[in-house]
Amino acid sequence: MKLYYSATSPYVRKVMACAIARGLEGRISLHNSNPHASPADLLADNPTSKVPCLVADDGISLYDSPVICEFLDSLGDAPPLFPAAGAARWRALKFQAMGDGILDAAVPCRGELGRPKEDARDAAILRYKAAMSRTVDALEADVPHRHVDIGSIAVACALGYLDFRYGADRWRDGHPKLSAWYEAFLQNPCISRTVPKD
Ligand SMILES: N[C@@H](CCC(=O)N[C@@H](CS)C(=O)NCC(=O)O)C(=O)O
Repeated sequence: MKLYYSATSPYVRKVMACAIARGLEGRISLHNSNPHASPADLLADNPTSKVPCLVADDGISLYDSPVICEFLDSLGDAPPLFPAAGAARWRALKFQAMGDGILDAAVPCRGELGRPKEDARDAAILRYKAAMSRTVDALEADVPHRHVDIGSIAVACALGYLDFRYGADRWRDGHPKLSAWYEAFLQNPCISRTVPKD
């Protein structure tokens, strides 16, 4: 399988954490790509020009990260990361949406912070930061479980991105339960081995 990736993408990290958790890392060849430059090979496999994009062994190209992670869960016979049914499934998918939701605000917010100051930019930044902050508050009120599944992986990757791009400790203020959960969850190899570095 071929994975279009960029080294610091938190969505790519999520995919790699799933691959490590399921023992599939050795089956993935990494293909470095800059999605913002819209390279022809990435566009041929992903018209939205985003990473991650996975090309499976049968040639099908898959995006975005929730789809790729669920595809990886269909390979091999390691314990599943996507609970099959019932409350456990909906809870895991909800935590995935919360982690991805933090990233869907935090990633473009960085882009806005790099633009010249003007009213529309400042309004967008406020809106992104409010979404990040509300979601971290909601996670403090209902902390993910300790075991590794798609929900806990997604939340850990999102909090790791906040540490990486917004300064360690900021989200931890006023969120002691979530901080304790994160410190414990960091011990899992799929998370400790994928910590982003510049
Ligand atoms: N919802 C997508 C988001 C992927 C995404 O936004 N990736 C960023 C890199 S962190 C990207 O490729 N951005 C390029 C662009 O927006 O043009 C997923 O879960 O995979």
